[in-house]
Amino acid sequence: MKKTLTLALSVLLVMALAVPSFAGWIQEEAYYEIALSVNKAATAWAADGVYTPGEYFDIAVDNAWRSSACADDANDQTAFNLDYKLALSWDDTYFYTYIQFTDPNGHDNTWGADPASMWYSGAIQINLADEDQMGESRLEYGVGLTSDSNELISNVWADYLASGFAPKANEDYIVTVDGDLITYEARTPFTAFTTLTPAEGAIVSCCYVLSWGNGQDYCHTQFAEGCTGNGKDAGAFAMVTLAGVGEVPVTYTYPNSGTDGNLITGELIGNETGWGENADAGRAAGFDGNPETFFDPLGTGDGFLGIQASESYILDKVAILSRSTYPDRFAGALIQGSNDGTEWTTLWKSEAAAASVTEYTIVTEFENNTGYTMYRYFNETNHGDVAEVEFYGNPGKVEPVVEEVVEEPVAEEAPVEEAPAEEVVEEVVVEEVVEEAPVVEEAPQTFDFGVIAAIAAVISLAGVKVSKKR
Ligand SMILES: [Ca+2]
Ligand SMILES: [Ca+2]
Ligand SMILES: [Ca+2]
Repeated sequence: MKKTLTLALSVLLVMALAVPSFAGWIQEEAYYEIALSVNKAATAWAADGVYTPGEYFDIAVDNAWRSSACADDANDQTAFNLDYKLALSWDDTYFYTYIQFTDPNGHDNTWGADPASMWYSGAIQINLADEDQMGESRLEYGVGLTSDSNELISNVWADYLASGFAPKANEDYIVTVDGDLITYEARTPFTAFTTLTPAEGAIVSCCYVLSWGNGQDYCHTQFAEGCTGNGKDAGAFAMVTLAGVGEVPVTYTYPNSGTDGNLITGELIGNETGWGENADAGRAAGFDGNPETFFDPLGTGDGFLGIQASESYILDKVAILSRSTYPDRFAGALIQGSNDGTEWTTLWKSEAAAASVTEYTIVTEFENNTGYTMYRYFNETNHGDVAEVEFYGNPGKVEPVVEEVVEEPVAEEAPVEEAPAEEVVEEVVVEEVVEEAPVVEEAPQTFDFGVIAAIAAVISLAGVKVSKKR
């Protein structure tokens, strides 16, 4: 292929020149060898600053594909190693690009009056061409959002097919800035950079420059050579094979059980990594809404997952989805609460294996349900794998009930009528009766107000009677 010949030629040229064209410039390891495939879009594209599943497909950027160029050598490593998300797709008309990254020194683009200079800072440069193009033969354009006037700007530097393409803001591209997080979405019509009809198996080429410096102090993180650093060379672009419609990854939201109630949220507590030092089997896997991922403790009784809320909650409901391949391990599962993370009180225990591995087990009956800031799922009997856990409840705490008084069947009318007063005095000290009267053994946490209200009503009725008599 032509490219192989050119690679040999450029190696000779580099050897002959011995000096790169830019000061701070790091070439990729896979120079002239970058190749990838890009799936066809499965979801309609929208310039809305949002990555919608199926709109693009993620590109796993190999470290060997990284290159960079900076005005100041001090920024070389930051530019070379910058973490960014690249996602691409295509359809019968357009090639779609999504790039998102955190600008290491903050978004800066002051090129509203001079868009041609935005290659310096606060923009991306999109380079596309047929697969066999070399040198400056390419479509090269940039899009950006000014940081001083909040204006979407674009510029076309090279249009080798004389297509006349001029990207329209909010139609062909959008740039959003959230703090230092910059998101670029762009679509490029195939007619602007290739003579091919887009179809599965067709090959085009691309190169992207993420320009994130400030002012004229440019910092370029580059995906495939050919635009910055080593000079303009479409031959070094990444080869892109157009592939069939991609499979849209299913996304899950937590909670996923569909049950109603007030979800208890907070900081995750328990094991960050699970069995075999596997981060994917840590506590987060039990709170991601995905039935396929699961928490997997280090051993039986060794490790748990839970939630620490910002205040005390009384539990109403727990929804639990067992790990699909181990329903037996549900036997012995404990729901426990704690206020200090050390002493745990059991509110519920599973006596059997999971009845279903596709349906959530919903627990609503609890013991010792007095209010805790921390709740956990734990198992000392079996290896405590679990796919999902959801805790529901309302803020609150039950004060401990005074036991002796609870045993006394204190008559509600006692403080009102005078007649039995003497007898009551015999059994219980009067002061105690008055103070403890509202405490009744059933539902102590909710009873107080009702009893007090009832007593208040009776007392006021009595008061009316007395005044009438007078
Ligand atoms: Ca979008
Ligand atoms: Ca910057
Ligand atoms: Ca999960």
